[in-house]
Amino acid sequence: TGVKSYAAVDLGASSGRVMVGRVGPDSLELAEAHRFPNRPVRTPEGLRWDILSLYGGVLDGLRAAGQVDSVGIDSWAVDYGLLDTDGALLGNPVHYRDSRTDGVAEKVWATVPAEELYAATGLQYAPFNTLYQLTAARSSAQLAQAARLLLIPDLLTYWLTGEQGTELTNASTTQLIDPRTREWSYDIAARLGIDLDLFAPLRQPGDPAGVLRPEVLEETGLAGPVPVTAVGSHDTASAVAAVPAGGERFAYICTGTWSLAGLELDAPVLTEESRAANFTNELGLDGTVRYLRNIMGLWLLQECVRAWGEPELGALLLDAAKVPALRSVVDAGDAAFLAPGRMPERIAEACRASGQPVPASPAEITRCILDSLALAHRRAIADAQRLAGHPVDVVHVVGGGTRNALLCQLTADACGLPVVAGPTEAAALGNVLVQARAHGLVGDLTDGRRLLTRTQPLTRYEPQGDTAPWREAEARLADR
Ligand code: LFR
Repeated sequence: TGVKSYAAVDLGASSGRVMVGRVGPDSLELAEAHRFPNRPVRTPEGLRWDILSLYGGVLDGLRAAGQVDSVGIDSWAVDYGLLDTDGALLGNPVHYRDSRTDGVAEKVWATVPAEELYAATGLQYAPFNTLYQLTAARSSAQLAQAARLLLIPDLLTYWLTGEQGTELTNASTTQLIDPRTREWSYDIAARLGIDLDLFAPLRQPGDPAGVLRPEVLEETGLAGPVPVTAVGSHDTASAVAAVPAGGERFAYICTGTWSLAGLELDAPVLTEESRAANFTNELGLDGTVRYLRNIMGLWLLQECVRAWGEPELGALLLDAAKVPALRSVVDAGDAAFLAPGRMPERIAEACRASGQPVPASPAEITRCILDSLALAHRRAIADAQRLAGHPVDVVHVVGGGTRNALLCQLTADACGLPVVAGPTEAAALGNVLVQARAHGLVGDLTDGRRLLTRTQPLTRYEPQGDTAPWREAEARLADR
């Protein structure tokens, strides 16, 4: 009694899942209904998302989920589909790792200098921000034909409900939003020739986003009406909403394909120093700002594992734990690691170029990656505290990386702070919480976090040793 069920569709760069959250006055249970691979495809035009297969996975997942009180969708950020005037999709959405944005930022900065762009949008430089993607596509036939642009979760929502909108947290990753007003940055768009009419009206997390179309009900076997609720549709916004923090003195690291490391603030930090340190101000729930740095994350390891023919990860991590610590480190924030392919070689090359021992075996390369990630976590959390003037006592690690105990321990050691790891399915939980809130079942962000702390298994890692070796490794990278 009083328990409601919410389907959380959470799409990551390598897999998608539909989870069912059952929320009661003092309970929160999450179960997986369906998980499916997300395999980008290299076509003659470039790297593309297989959006139809993802939509098929969503429908399969809703069927497996069974009757729910609402559905919410979150995914990775920045990417979009274009629709023609009939509302039909024009081509497969371009993958943010596609090379079309190479060299585009310089062109943008010739019109709007990087300093000014940061002061207006607060977004860190990443070649794939929607603004650069749209600039790269400027003279394409597809963009010329497009009447509408929908970000990935908004596109899937449209296919489910027939209704169009642009959810705010994800919109903030386009680099076309002003983080102070939380509205479009009309001036930036105009100067770069980007037509904001392409975007559907902004939606806030918690807003209604329509009901499942009759055809969707038929295909999934659900009985209507089933509402779709806008959530923090940027997966990182949902994950941060599910950080089980007590007070305000916490940092978080959302781990998965990426590591997103930073702070939750109530106002953006738009200083030149912050820009130089490449910190982003993305929008979160309840007027919060996600002040963080994008770090390459477990992508580095995923790509190596792919190159090595998918060896068993558990054994690899055990071997890596035996390799001496911090022998060589790479800059895990370096955009040089963005594109797919040849990852073991690229890591070895980076070590050689910086005059460090060159890791060779999979265990050595894995150790180098995990040490480098922990080091990047340390730097991001130290820089964020300094730049925002917001000290912390604890680091919350959420997402897929919570399963990697070695990474969690190394992160605690590197930061010199306790790490609280969990929940693993943070994005799905944040997605569920926003739906539950929209239906009056939980209160604000603090309430949701309290519920998580009471109901989700968490693991604590105390920092071991002192941070001197990490400071030394940091200096090694800085000297390059
Ligand atoms: C994580 C994430 C990051 C974003 C990157 C690309 O899944 O959403 O926050 O910078 O993917 O969209």
